[in-house]
Amino acid sequence: ADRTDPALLRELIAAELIAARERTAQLTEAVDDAELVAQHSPLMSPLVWDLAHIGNQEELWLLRNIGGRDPMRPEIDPLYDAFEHPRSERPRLPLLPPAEARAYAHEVRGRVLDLLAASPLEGAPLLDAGFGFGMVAQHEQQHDETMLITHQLRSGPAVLDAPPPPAAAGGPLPAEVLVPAGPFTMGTDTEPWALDNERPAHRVDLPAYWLDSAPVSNGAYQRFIADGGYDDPRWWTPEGWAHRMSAGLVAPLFWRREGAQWLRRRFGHLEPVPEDEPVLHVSWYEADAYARWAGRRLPTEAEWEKAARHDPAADRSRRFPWGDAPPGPEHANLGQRHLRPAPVGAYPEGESPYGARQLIGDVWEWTSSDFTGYPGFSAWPYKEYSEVFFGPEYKVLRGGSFAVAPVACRGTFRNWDYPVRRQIFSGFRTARDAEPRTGGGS
Ligand code: AVJ
Ligand code: FE
Repeated sequence: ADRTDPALLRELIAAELIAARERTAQLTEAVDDAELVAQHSPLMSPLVWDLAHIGNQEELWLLRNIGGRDPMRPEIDPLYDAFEHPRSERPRLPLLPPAEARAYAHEVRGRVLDLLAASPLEGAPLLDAGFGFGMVAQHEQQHDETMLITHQLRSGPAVLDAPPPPAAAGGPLPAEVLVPAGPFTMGTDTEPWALDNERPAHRVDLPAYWLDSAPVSNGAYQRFIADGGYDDPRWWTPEGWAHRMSAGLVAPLFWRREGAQWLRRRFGHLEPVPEDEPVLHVSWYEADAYARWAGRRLPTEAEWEKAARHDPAADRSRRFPWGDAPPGPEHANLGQRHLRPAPVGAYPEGESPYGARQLIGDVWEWTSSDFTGYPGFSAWPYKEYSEVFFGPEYKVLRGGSFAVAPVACRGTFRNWDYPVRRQIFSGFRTARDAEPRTGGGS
């Protein structure tokens, strides 16, 4: 779409807002009111909180900050401020009941579409290229992923359904691909709806490395389990081992052993663990331990991004592994179109110039990197989006999962979480140095 034409940009924004709301509606209409207000896990908000929080953030950023309107219901603001109340306590707040939450979000949206029709899309940082509207569409889609995590955690019969993803295609992949030494441009100054932590663009020079051509599969992960990986402290960091012991980890979340077989619960269905699918619902500690068991390591965030974006022929960083075109269904498993990752080796059209697949979509990929600001980072438009989380306690995940919408996914997008977390749609791939880092005997 031509984003320089204001009429077309308005249409694109409206379409993104409407797409996000359709997904929100599906996730919040699939269960009854009792389940909307229930606490399915102390790690998650009740679904009805996400619903009104989506509307409240939209009101704040678009109607109040851009439109200059007065608050519609100032008394509810503290209820939906993510920093006021931890998720585990939100079920006990005097939240808007489901019908009121829906009506509030709907009312905000109607006023936002009116504002959009009358708004210039330049002349102020929140307006330029429609950034504020794009940020709000991404925010709603991020909560749609959060709500899908809540659905995965809820017990009871299945209420969501989607067709299966495409099969592996184009012949067997090599196990790993070589990324030669050299600089590339990490982050962006030009991506119009990139969030603050993706900026600014900067050059990063990397030694040569090998990267798995696809995410680690359930089959490979089962060999780690069968080889006693969860019982051998050699593979774990001290913090990881302490956590593995205290939390009693023996397999990815939602896995259960029945005889010789591993089963997994997925959105209300119990099924055998599919060997050819990327492993899902592992913590950073488990991913890191697997990599050490395999004689490898997690990639750094920069290594992930170079493999996903750098076009060595043009020495230029692309928006996506396949180029600059927005993700289509042929490129990547995104947008909750399928409610599971595609088998390892799917999406040949999404391959990067170095030959790596499924970098975008399927599973979030843990990296070895702590979440920090790039050189020259400046928080915008609010420091609670990412700056307050910078530091060694959060690890970066890259690439997006099947639950992430295209509008909230690109080669520069950064996610982060605690290394113990695994209710998220997290997997990983591994890497190794192409040459020894320090000189040794040969
Ligand atoms: C980027 C996924 C870590 O869910 O905490 C939603 C996104 N920020 N509302 C989160 C977010 C504010 C954020 N993550
Ligand atoms: Fe939020």
